[in-house]
Amino acid sequence: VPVTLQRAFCFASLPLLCGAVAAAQMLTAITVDGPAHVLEGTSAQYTATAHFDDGGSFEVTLFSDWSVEPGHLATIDQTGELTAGLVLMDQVVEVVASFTWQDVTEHGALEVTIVNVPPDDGPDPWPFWGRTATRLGRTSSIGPQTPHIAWTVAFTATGLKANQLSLNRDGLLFIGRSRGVAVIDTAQREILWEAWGDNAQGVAILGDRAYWATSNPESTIFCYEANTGEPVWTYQGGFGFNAATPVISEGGVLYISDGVGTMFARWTDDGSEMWTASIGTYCTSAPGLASTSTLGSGGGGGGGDYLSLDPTTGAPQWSFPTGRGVHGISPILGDRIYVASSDEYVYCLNRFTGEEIWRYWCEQIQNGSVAVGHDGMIYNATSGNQGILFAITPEGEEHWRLLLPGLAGRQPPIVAGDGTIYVACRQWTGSLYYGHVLAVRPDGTVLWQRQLPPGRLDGSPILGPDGTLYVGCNDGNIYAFKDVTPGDVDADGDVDQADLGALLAAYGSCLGDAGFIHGADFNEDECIDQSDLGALLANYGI
Ligand SMILES: [Ca+2]
Ligand SMILES: [Ca+2]
Ligand SMILES: [Ca+2]
Repeated sequence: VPVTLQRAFCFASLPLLCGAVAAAQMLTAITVDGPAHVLEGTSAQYTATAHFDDGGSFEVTLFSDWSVEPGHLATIDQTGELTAGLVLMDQVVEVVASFTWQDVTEHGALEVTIVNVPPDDGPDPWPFWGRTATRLGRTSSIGPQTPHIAWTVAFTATGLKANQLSLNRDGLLFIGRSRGVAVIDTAQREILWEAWGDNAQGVAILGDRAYWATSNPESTIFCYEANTGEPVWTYQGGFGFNAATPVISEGGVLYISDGVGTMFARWTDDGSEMWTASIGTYCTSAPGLASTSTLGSGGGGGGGDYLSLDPTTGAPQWSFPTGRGVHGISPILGDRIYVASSDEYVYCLNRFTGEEIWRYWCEQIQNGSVAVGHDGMIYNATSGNQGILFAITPEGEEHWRLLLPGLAGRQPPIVAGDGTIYVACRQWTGSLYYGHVLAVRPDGTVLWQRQLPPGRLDGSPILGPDGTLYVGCNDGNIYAFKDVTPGDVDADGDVDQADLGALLAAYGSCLGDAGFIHGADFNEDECIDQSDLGALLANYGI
């Protein structure tokens, strides 16, 4: 076997080097390289390198024997591709490569952590901006692997902005709009109800009710029945909840700040006061909540401070000054808070003391566009002159960066259960805004990218439990991205007469024409033609 391996090794890959490897050269060590963290249920590639006594080294991935211990947690094939099993908590495995040269066998090993992706808690798939009260922006759901738009719904007359989205247990999609809110029934793919008013950043969901707040002059907190659109209570607030979307505790307290530096804590059942606190001059970010101990918000001090309050009393705990405004959301994970300031830094702060643990310079202004992956990786997208998606390790080191086709604005990325990062951005061409949606692999390479019709993107994508990615574009549409079998025009899991009829009705149309539907465009070329019909016929009956 060693002779065969050696011959194959020389013959297949490295004839020149093998010619240079004299019989006297001794194999001294094998090293294994690859990701130190792998999410459960996903795969990762490892490589093996042989080191010789003369200082030479060659990659021998395909000529090594691979194994992983303990074997019930993961498997590895002979190309070095590891597949992690499902785990209930983080687990450490050892990846081993063995290689033989001139009758000498060496083993190399690497410790790899299989990262547990816990199932999403709570009955509602995406109740808040950032999904959790802590604004982490991550979910266990797996999103689309292709840029297929399965369906769209017009959420408004063109010209109105879509801000942040949320999704409840009944599949109702809530859109914060520049004029009130709209609610889409994702099963029927139509507007269920609308409430008109001033700018609403986003809707928070608790139980059967939806909560949001509006800017000047309305300056009101609203509580509506989610499924019927019946108003329950309103609270006339201070000076416009212009930049904030509420967060709600499990105990039923809603927190929101306004445009003159007031934080409101109100009981969700009737809107009555729990407390009201003055926190600074101007509040520009959505508060985040960690259990009953931390209510954090960007605000005071001209907008550049990050503040922590006691959620039960509103008493100040600490404040941390940054150089400029704090916008968007600031995720809270364990004892840490990640704050992206317009002063171009991401700050990692101790949640309990406000002490700075590290800061990372992101080179551009940023509007609070941060998410945290299941493995603790921090994803931050910038605005300013250039949109850059950064992956920053929990230790504060740059892991990778990806240049985006536009600016992130207040559109934090989100992280799916397989580690894929979905991010929206907007590109200004000098005459038009174009929105772009990207799916990025955990290694920083682009899985897919799609440009939407002209219109700004102002809100983050969200991911439903069925794998549908929702994006609100200011061309007036909600775009539902979902992987389907080619031919499944109505995205209901089969390819039948209904699909054929829908495709034929759209046949010959292109984007912008009456009758065009994205759901029938399987090669994503924005026209419905022979190619799409062929894809449908090939799968007819599935
Ligand atoms: Ca698990
Ligand atoms: Ca179908
Ligand atoms: Ca097509």
